Amino acid sequence: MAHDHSENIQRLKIIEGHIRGIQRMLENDQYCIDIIRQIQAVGAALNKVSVSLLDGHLNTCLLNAIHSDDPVEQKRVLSEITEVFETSNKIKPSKGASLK
Ligand SMILES: [Cu+2]
Repeated sequence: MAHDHSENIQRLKIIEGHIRGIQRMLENDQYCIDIIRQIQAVGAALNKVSVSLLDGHLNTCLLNAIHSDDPVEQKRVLSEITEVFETSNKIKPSKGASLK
């Protein structure tokens, strides 16, 4: 189950700095659309971390489960992946969200 998370930790540190930048933009009352663009960039960067984590997971945890002789564990790992995709589809912004 060992993963090398160093690249993702580095990515998150960059995202952290980016979020502080967004905070400063708000404090300085900068143009809203510019702030939204920065927030979208952070969202995209976080998605990259998710994709990278999934890739690592598929290549280690999933492969280990598939090669194991434990059908319960195989099913569990597979259904977990389906579940995480279902959840990520549910957290899209709602159409009725008000824009202020
Ligand atoms: Cu994993």
